[in-house]
Amino acid sequence: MKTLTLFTTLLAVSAAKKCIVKPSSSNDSGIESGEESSLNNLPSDPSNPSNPSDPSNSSDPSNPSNTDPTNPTNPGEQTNHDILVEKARAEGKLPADFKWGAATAAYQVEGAWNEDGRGESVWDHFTHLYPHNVEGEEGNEDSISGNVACDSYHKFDEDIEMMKIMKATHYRFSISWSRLFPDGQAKKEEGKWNVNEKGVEYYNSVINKLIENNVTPLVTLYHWDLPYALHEKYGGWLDYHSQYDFANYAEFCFETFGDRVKNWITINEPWVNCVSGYRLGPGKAPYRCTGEAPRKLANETEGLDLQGGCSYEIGPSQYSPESEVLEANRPPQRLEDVWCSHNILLAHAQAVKVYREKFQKEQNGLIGITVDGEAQIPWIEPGMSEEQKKINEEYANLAAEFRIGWYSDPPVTGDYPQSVKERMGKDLPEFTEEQKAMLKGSSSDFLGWNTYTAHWAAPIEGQTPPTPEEANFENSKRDMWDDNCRGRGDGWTCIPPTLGSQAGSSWNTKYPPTIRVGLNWFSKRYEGLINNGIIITENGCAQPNAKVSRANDEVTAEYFKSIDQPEYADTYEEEIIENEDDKNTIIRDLYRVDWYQQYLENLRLAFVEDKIDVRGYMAWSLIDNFEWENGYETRFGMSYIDFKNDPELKRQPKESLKFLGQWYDENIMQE
Ligand code: PNW
Repeated sequence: MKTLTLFTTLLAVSAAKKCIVKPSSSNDSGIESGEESSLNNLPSDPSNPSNPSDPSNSSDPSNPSNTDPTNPTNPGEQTNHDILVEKARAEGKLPADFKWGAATAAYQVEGAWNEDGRGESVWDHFTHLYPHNVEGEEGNEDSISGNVACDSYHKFDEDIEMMKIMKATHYRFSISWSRLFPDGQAKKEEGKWNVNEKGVEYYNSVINKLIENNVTPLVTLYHWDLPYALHEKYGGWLDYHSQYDFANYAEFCFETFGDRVKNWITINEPWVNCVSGYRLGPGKAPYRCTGEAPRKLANETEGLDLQGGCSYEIGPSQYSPESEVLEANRPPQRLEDVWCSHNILLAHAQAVKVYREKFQKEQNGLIGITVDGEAQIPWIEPGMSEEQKKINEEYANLAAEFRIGWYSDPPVTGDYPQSVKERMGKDLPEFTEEQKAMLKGSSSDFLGWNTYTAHWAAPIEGQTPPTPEEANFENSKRDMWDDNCRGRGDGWTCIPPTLGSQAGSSWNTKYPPTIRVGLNWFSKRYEGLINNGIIITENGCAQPNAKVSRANDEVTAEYFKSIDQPEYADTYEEEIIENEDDKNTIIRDLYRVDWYQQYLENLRLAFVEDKIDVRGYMAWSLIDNFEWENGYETRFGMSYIDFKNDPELKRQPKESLKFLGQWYDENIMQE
C-alpha cells in the first residue's frame, strides 16, 4: 500500500515555527487584564425581584474564581502545578496533572432516546420530523437519528475499556438535559426536585464507574440537545427565559453530582449551536434558517419541500425583557443566531453564578465554557509586501474577534469585542451593566476550546469597513475574508486554497499549526484573566471518505509549495480513503494517526516553547458516533463500531487509539 506521508517531527516543528504569530510584549488586544471577577450574586430573573444583586461582593477575596481550588496557595507562592510545569518543561513534556482524554456528547452516543422516562430533545424531534435532513439509509429511522447511536446508555463499560487503551486520565461527556428533566424545567419544591430518577441513576453510574477506573469526569451540561418542550414553549435559546431554565437544571447537576464532578463545562460551542441551528439550518436542530428557504416559506410554500427544514415548530419568543413578543410558528427571522448567542452566553453565566454562589467553595471544582472557532491565519503569497502582510495580520485578529472573540470575550472580559460592537451596530444586543458583571470572569477558572481547522484571513480588495451608519449584521464583515466560502459550497467557510488537506467532513481540513496559533491568540488576549489555563476540549478528524469532495487538493498543494511550506501540501493517496467494506482502512486509520501526531506536537510546542498555559486535551472522539446531520458514516471515532451489521455495536480500537496511549507514555510526565 502506498502510505500517507507521515511528516517527521522535525518538519512539523519548523513548519509550526514559521507559522506562529508570536505574542508581542505590549498587550494590544484592547483588553484590560488582571481584574477580578464579580460573580457573587444570585440569579436575577427580572420576573423574580427577590434576588437583588450586590455589587459590593465584587471584590470578595475569597471569591473562588480567583484561585485554583485544586491548588490553594497564597499569591506568588509556587503551587503544585507550577512545580509540575517546571519539571515537565525541562524535559520537553506536558506536566503530570495534564488532563488527557477523549470526548463524546450525550445525543451522539447514548441512544435509549425514549427509555426510562427521557424527554424529547430538539434533536429527537427534528430527526424524526425531517428524516431527509440527515444522511443515512432511507426508511431506517435509527440510521438518521440518535435513537440507538452507540447505545452507551447500556454499554458504558465497553466505553471505559476504550479509554484505558488511550490511557485516558479524563473523560469528557455530556448530560442529556431532557433525560433528567423531560420538559426542561427543573424545580425544587420542599427540598425535592422534579427529576427523572432513572436519569439520575444513569449519570451516577457513569460518574462512579469512571472514578472506580481512575478516570476523572469532565462534564458538559449542554451539548446541543435542548429539551424540545422549551423550543415549543418559547423558542428555546431565542427567548431570554432560557437562561433561568438552564441555570436551574445546572443547579440540580451541581447539587447531585458535584461531590464527584470537579470539572464542569456549561455550554458546548455556542457558535455552532446558534449559527447552524438558527441561521444555516437545515443542518442542525432546531433547523431554523434564513435566506432563500424562509423567504419561500413566507411568500409561497407551493412546491417547497417542507421536509427540508426551516421549521415552524416554535413557540412565541421574547428575545429580552424589553423586546416585543414574537408570535409562535412564525417564519425564521433575521438575527435569530445573534439572539440565540446572546441568550446562551447569559445562560452560561447564570449557571456559573449558581456554582460560584452555592457550590464551588465547598466542592472545590472548576467551571468554564467551551467555544469553537478556527484560528485565523494571515494570508500570504509569494512576493507579498511587508505592509500587506501586516494588514493581513490585523485582519486575522479582526476575523478571530468575530469568529471566536464574539463568544469567548463575554465570559472572560464581560462584553463583546469592540470591533464586533462597532461593525454590528444596533443589530448586536447589548448586555446590561449587571449582565456584564455576571459574565465577566465566568470562564476565569479555565477556557475550553474545540479546535479542528483554520481559516485564511485578509481584507477584500476595494471594500471598505462599514461606517457607523452602515453598521449592521449584513455589512459587519463585508471587507473581511472571514466566513467566505467561495469554491467550497454554500454555508462553508474558507478561502481557497483551503488550509491543509481535506479530511472526511466538509469543513474538516488538516492544518496542525492551527492549535498552536490559536493557543497563542487566547493566551495573549486573556493574559492574567484565566486562572487554570486553556483546555482543548475537542480536536479530531474524520478519516477521509468517499463522500467528501477533494476538489481543492491540487490547488492547495501548488499554493503551499509556492509559499515555501510544502509540508502542508498534504494530498493523500486513494488507498487511505475509508471504505465501509474494507475494515483495514477503518481500523488502520493512518490519516488520523498523522493528524493526532502533528496536532499534539504543536500543542506540546505551545506548552514547552511558547509557555502557553494549556491544561488538557480531549480527542474527538472516543468512539464512532452519530455525527449530527452527517449520520454514522462520517466517523470521528478512535474506536470502530459497525452500526449497520453488528447488533451488539461492539467497539473495536483503531490504530489512533493505541497511538494516543503511546503518545501519553512518551510525552506526558507520569509524576
Ligand atoms: C463539534 N465547523 O462540532 C461538536 O462539538 C461535536 O459534537 C462534533 O461531533 C464534532 O465537532 C465533529 O464535528 C463542530 O463547522 C461542527 O467548523 C462544525 C464545526 C466545528 C465543530
